[in-house]
Amino acid sequence: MVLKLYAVSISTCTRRTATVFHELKVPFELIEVDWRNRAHKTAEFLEKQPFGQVPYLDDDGFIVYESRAICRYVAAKYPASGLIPADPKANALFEQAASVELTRFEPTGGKAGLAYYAQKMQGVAVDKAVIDPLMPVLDKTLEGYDAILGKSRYLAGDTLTLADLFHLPHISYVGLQGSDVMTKRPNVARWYNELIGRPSWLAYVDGVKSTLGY
Ligand SMILES: N[C@@H](CCC(=O)N[C@@H](CS)C(=O)NCC(=O)O)C(=O)O
Repeated sequence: MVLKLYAVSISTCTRRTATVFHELKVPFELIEVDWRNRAHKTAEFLEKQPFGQVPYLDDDGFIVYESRAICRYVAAKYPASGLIPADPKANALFEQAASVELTRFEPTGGKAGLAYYAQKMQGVAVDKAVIDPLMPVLDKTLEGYDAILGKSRYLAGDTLTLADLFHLPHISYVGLQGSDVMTKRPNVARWYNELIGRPSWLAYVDGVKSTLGY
């Protein structure tokens, strides 16, 4: 049975999951949630996703939400992909990088990227009082990224993992206000340009759509 992703095609978390499915060449059906009519706040939806947010995945009746958890679940079904390394040391380095993304990048670059994207897509005003203090913190964080990426091609070594892919979507929107934070350091710029050029990312530039064949 094909995976069913209950989601909003233009949502950034939805793109995170779809990009990983695309990397894995996993077919999926997108079931568009009518969020303008608040379908994600109904009792029926909350039964599946108790926080009233998209996306959630239905794999033949097995429900999982949280975009990163969805990606981990599907990647775990395809261990040969290497997106979650199995070797204990490689796995530890993957978990290290995944933790860096969640605890260092997401609260700064993720928050800023999402705000700029919401402005671009939906005309939602960016609260500069919230966003402006984030950029220097992100800049400092990316100093660390540049050091890591000076020693290896990707964040957890020389092989692409979910930890890199998790940065898409939000990383691609950080520069929307003209910031050069992603491109001013050579190693970060190389990594960033490779990520935003991946076919799995470019496939859904206009929104995620059901993908039954690759
Ligand atoms: N940590 C969650 C975040 C989910 C999330 O923020 N979803 C957004 C779209 S990207 C949403 O549903 N927003 C509508 C709302 O919160 O009402 C995940 O990664 O899945």
